[in-house]
Amino acid sequence: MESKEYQVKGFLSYSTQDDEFFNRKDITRLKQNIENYMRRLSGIDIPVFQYAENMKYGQILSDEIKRQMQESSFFIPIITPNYFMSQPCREEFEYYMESLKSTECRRIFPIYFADIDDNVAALDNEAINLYNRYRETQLYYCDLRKLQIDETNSDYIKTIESFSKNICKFLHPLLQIIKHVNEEPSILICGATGVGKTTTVNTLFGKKLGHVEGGRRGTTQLHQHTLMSEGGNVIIYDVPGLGDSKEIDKQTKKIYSEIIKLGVGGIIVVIVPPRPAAFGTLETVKLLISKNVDIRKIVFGYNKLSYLRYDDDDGENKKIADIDSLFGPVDEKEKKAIDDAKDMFFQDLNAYFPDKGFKKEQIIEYDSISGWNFYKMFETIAKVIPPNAAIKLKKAVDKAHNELVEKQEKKRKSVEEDITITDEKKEQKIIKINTEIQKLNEERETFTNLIYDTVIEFIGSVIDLSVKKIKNWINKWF
Ligand SMILES: Nc1nc2c(ncn2[C@@H]2O[C@H](COP(=O)(O)OP(=O)(O)OP(=O)(O)O)[C@@H](O)[C@H]2O)c(=O)[nH]1
Ligand SMILES: [Mg+2]
Repeated sequence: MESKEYQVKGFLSYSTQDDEFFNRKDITRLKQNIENYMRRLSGIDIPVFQYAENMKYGQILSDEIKRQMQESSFFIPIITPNYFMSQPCREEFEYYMESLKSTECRRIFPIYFADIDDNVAALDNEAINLYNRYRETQLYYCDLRKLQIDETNSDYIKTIESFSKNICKFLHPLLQIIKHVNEEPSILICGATGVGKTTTVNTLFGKKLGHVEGGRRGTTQLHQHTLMSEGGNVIIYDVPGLGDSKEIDKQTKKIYSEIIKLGVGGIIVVIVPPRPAAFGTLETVKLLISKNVDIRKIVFGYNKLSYLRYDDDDGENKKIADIDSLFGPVDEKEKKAIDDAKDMFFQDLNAYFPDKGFKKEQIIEYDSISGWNFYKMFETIAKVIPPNAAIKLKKAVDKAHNELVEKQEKKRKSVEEDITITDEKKEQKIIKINTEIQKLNEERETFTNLIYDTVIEFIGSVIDLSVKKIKNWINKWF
């Protein structure tokens, strides 16, 4: 799927007869003049959609026209008798008027182009009704009835400039948001070699993108993946691990430095037991610090938890069970063992890097194979990546979420079709899968709310708008 660049757009609604009047292409030129002024006043392109003559234009609004209107933040009807007598124009007008009911983020900016004189214009009832309804609404219009479309006429130019300025003023909050939203966030997944970095990427994307190797180095060079969704992309960097030979580490460090120079939104340092802080982990953190990375951007993803051991009540030394569900460990003893291990890692971290201010909340236990606690890890990143990029992260994580749900649903289907197990067992398994799906959905909701809060806070810091209005903008755009 293509990444969607957010762009503020408008829609020109007009009768082609008015454009063809004396063969002057008046409306087309007028539209171009407005676009030029909006560009000059705002510093960015704000295209106004005008249907081309070769577009199929029948009695019923085409899906393309509807889509264009839905995506348009403003609507410019060219008001003339022809306009209200044209069926497609009437429909466009009605359609856009209707869409105004649900949002404050759209507006109609009409241009009076020709007189609608009650004594002259032969309007039918429908046209008259529409025209009257139109006059009752509060509108921000421009009056060109006494002016020619003439770029050398100062009165015309002044009128168009002031009209374009009004549109830009209305769009200003949205333009501020868009400027930031189009930045692409990125996440670097790094750490010691063989800890499950590539496995994390593969699970996140729901397919095998990178080479995973047991016992030997899997990743030997930089891989850049793009987590694509309709709302925007998130770039994920999968890199070789540190803690190899001196020569190889030197090259790996070069790769890390290059990425950091490009600027990253968030960094996941994957860590694993048994050593709280292994050599490769320490080398990674050391490098990040030496490159002046804001340490709040770092999340320590505690993976391969089944490598952890603990003593049970009988004094038996046990290993944490493999995580095979999205619930993660449920055994209290196991949970405690994980927490103790996190504590130890935290102590190591602060012993090696005193005064850096690492917090224990930066260490998140997860499972790179099942995807357990992925949300928690990304929540932590969402709090630290520039909030403007958070929306893209949300879209991308949503996509990963859908894939996880799909995987669960496939699992459920295969259980349902399994004839080798008893009905009772089957039912138990299905209940378990269903609760897992429910858990995923709940996690998604928490994540979405967090993103909303982050974005609302961010937008609130850029522009002076009420939370209600900001929510309005967000809902329109995302
Ligand atoms: N038990 C267990 N094994 C894992 C887990 N994650 C990864 N592995 C295994 O660990 C090995 C290394 O995984 P990779 O994903 O290649 O690790 P990497 O960090 O990308 O390694 P390099 O690219 O060599 O630095 C593979 O055999 C994986 O199957 C996990 O959560 N639990
Ligand atoms: Mg790898």
